[in-house]
Amino acid sequence: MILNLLLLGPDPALLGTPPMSESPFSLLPAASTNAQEIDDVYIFITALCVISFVILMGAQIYFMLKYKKPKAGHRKTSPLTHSGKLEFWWSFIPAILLLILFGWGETLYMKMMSPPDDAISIRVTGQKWFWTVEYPDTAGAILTDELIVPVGIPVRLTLTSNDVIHSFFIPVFRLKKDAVPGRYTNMWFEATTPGVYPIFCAEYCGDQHSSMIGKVHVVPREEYQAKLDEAARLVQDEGESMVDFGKRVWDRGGCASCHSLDGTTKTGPSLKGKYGTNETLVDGSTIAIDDNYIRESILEPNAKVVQGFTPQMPSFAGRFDDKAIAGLIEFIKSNK
Ligand code: HEC
Ligand SMILES: [Cu+2]
Repeated sequence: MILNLLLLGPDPALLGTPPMSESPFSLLPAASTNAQEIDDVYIFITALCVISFVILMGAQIYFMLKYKKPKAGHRKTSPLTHSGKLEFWWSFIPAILLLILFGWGETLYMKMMSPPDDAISIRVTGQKWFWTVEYPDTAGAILTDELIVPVGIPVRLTLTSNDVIHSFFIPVFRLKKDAVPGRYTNMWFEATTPGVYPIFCAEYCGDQHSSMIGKVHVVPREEYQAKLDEAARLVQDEGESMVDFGKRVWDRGGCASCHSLDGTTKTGPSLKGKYGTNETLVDGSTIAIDDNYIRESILEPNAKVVQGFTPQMPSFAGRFDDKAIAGLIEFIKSNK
């Protein structure tokens, strides 16, 4: 168990992320066109280092043994000073290798930096401690911590942040870029392999930084639209109870990244057993937690701020309709 932990790290299932590779010695799966090429450069550099190391250290050990100080007599210094030919080659060959590395790296970097014109556009916004993913090309679908992308179509991400610097990191695409408040950064990829892969925040952004994780679903091209519609759909199903519907809205809105349902305080107050009680606000006044108060908290979170908390909740106005808000209220009510 302990050996396993040391070798493999914690069980990915425990982290809530899909597993990436089977063995600690294998490279991560590469699930985008650029990822494979990035791995090729990486392997080339590593191989070059290993080969140079062996040649240099081998020669050094060989000469150390060959020219070690003799036991007695014969200590005359060699008349040789240097070899112009040898010096030329040991400068020329590494210089060529470095130029190859530069040329290869530069072309790949330029490719990584310039998204194709026909790329699908997706906006990603980081906020302590979740990612909001918007699909402006697709009737404004909005997801939390979930990126859905098709195989074989380039996707361009525009990143930004609502608070501090985060970093959007998709290891299987070998992509990582800072999400900076007040600025837009871009990256793009073309996925090659269907599957579910983890997304991490790679910039320490506060005490719950490690829980800022998400998933990217790579789906076959023909299923993309349907999958996206399905994930973005926020309509109560026939026969689905208000509470179950509300739970779906709750998951979609990423409410759980700030509100627990077990009494622990996160960025926002726990919503366990809150309905029907009284809340103290920053100005010292109290208010009953009823349907109207919850509705206002969701649409205009800063109108009444709870004592002991800072106004960090984003407004969900325009994102959830009345039905969805009613579902949320029922769901919150049901958490006694
Ligand atoms: C970025 C963190 C964050 C997210 C996401 C978030 N909230 Fe909040 N929420 C807060 C904070 C902080 C407060 C307390 C300060 C305030 O009243 O604005 C709060 C207050 C509330 C309150 C009032 C609670 C009380 O005890 O008086 C309700 C109800 C609420 N949120 C519901 C929701 C729902 C429903 C969602 C998801 C749709 C959600 N919140 C998403 C941070 C968040
Ligand atoms: Cu972060």
